[in-house]
Amino acid sequence: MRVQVAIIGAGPAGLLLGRLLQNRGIETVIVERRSRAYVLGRIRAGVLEQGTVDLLDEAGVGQRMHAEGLVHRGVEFSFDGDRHRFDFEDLIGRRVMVYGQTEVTHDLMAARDASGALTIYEADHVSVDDFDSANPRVRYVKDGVAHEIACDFIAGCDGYHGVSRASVSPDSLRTFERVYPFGWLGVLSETPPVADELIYAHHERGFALCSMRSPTRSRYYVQCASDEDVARWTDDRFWDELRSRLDPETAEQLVTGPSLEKSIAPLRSFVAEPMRFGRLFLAGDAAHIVPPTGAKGLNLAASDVRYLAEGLIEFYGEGSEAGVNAYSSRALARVWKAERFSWWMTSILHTLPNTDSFGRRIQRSEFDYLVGSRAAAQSLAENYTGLPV
Ligand code: RFL
Ligand code: PHB
Repeated sequence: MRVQVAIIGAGPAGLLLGRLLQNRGIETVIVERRSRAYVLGRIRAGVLEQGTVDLLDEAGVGQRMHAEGLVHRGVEFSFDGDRHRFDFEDLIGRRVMVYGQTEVTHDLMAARDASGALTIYEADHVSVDDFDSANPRVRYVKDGVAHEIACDFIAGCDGYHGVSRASVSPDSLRTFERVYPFGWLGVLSETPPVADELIYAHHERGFALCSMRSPTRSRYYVQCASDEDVARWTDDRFWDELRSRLDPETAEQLVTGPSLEKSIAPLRSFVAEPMRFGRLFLAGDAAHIVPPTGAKGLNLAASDVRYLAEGLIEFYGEGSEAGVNAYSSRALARVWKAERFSWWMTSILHTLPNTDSFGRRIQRSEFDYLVGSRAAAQSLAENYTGLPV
């Protein structure tokens, strides 16, 4: 098989890139290791920046998002029970959209199916080869049969554990990493959200987050040890722990119910530089990871894809390599700002195992500063709702 762009991974990055390129007549094939059902079953992000919403609209897949997504004009922080609302609309005139990653993925898959573009699910032994040459190849095994795809470019959209970054020679790659000594235990439940907007709570027992997927479906998280065993968390234990970290009024209003999903995510900051190696590009989690506290992972995947699609469209439309050559530096400039914001949100909101009393006072003073300074609150608002692309 021969195609213009071979995309590895059918997560949001791969599917969105495929959509933007197909819309401009550029042929793509997506090779995904997992089944479609497995990809759709992963419960992940929930908050979309305005720029991500705009990009999904441009890709022609925004219809259901506008009908079913929830527009939020602010978030709340709760610090040892003291609550403060940050009104993004008032602070900087911007909002975010609460619409689950599962739904974004579903909409992109449906659009791809309708366009007739090929996605190969359950591909084994995927390899990316010869990307230092003008004739890169993707190889994989499907149902025991070996296949090869010849292409002009490979887009590595295969997440943190994917094969693309792992195929780059270690001396052409520089990585930056911080692993946090805690994780998030998340629960999805068919219960009405405890509040109309998200609540990020700092408490001496640990961080907690009240989020949602719809007016009847909630998503909650509590900070836990990174080696915590999810099997030790009954639903009752989770709800008790969550309540203990919220202010009394919110705790009182919490509606609990059976968990539909319960899982633990480790927290990590990671960046690989550069994001291009000859005719191989990395995009999304394949190139960088942020801790989920800033709600930036999916949004960064979308902004990478915007830059990459622009570069490839320019290459095929005008024969210019300027856009693909600029891809890595354009993307990384935005990535590092989101890394900083995600690290900062994580640092002020979590209980840090080895922090002394000085460190705890600094966390408190960060909160007090945000509450008391419109400039500080505006900085939070512009980062949370998304820096310009
Ligand atoms: P994905 O979604 O990991 O997709 C990669 C795809 O590649 C496939 N793959 C392979 N395919 C072929 N061959 C191989 N060798 C392969 N290896 C892997 C995988 O099966 C998969 O289908 O990466 P992508 O597309 O870059 O998207 C990134 C986002 O998924 C991620 O950044 C976000 O989910 C992060 N995130 C959040 N981001 C936000 O913007 N807002 C949020 O509110 C938010 N909350 C979260 C989050 C991530 C979380 N977890 C579980 C890490 C909350 C949590 C709890
Ligand atoms: C979510 O709803 O899953 C969610 C929301 C905000 C975050 C992280 C996760 O910062």
